[in-house]
Amino acid sequence: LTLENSIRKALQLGEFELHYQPQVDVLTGEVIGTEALVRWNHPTLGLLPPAKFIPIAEETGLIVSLGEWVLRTACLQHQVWREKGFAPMRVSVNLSSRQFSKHDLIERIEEILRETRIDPRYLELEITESMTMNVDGAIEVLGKLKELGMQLCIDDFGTGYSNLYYLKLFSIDRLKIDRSFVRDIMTDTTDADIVATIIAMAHKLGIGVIAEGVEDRDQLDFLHSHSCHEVQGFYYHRPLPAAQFERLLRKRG
Ligand code: G
Ligand code: G
Ligand code: MN
Ligand code: NA
Repeated sequence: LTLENSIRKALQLGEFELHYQPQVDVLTGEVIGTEALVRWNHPTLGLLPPAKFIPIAEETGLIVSLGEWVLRTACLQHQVWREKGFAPMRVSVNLSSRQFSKHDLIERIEEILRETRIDPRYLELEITESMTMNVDGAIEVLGKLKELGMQLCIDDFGTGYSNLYYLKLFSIDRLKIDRSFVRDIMTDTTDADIVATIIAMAHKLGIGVIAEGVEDRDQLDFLHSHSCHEVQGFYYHRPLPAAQFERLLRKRG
C-alpha cells in the first residue's frame, strides 16, 4: 500500500483524530480558545504527528478531503461542548494552501457551517502568509470567508512573505506569532524586537495577537510585559485529546 492509499483508507476507516491545544488569556488564566490539530491513529504505528502525513496529503491533493474532515469534526466538537453546557469558545482550524486555492472552497465551508450549525463567529481559520501571496484572488477569498462570519488568523506570522496589504483591508482578526521567534525571545535580541514589533503593530491596527510555542515563565513574562495576552504553548498545555480537553474545562468550570 502506498502512503497515499493508506491515507485514503485511513479517512474511510476513521483513523484520524483531532487534538485540541488550549489558548489561554494570560491576564485571567482562562481558556479562551483552542486549536484543532490532526493526528493519525495508525493501527500499527501508533499516533502519528502531522509531519508524517500532511506533506504527502498536500502533494496528492488528499489534504482537501482531510481538511474538510478536520473542519467538520472541529465544528461538531464545538457543538457537542456547547450542548454539554460549556461556555462557547473559539476553535481554530488550519487551512492548507491546497484547500485555499480550490475554486469551491467557499461553497464547501458554507456547507459544513450549515451541516454543523456552528455559530461562525466561534470558528477561526488559520492561514499562512504565503497562501495569501500565491493564490490569485486571495483577497476576494478572504473577503468571502469574512462575509460568512468566521475569524481569520495569520499562522506562523513573520516567517512567510509578508503581505501587509491584506491587513490594510481589515479582513484579518488575529496574528499568530510564529514559535521560532518565541523560542529565543530571552536570548536573541532580534527575535525579542521582532516579537515586540508584531505585538505593537497588531495593537495599532486593532487586531488580535497570539503567541505560540510558549514553553516557560520568562517567555510568558516577556509577552505579558509587551501586552500580548493570548498565548498557546507547552507552558500551559500540550494539544489534548477531546476527552482530556473537556476534563480541563470541567476542572476550570
Ligand atoms: O500538531 P503539531 O504541532 O505536530 O502540528 C505540526 C504542523 O501540522 C503544524 O504546522 C500544523 O499547522 C499542521 N497541522 C496540524 N493539524 C493540521 C490540519 O488539520 N490541517 C493542516 N493543513 N495542517 C495541520
Ligand atoms: O504550525 P502550527 O502553528 O499549526 O503548529 C502547531 C504545532 O505547534 C502543533 O504541532 C503543536 O504540537 C506545536 N506546539 C504547540 N505548543 C508548542 C510549544 O510550546 N513548543 C513547541 N516546540 N511546539 C509547540
Ligand atoms: Mn496553526
Ligand atoms: Na504556527
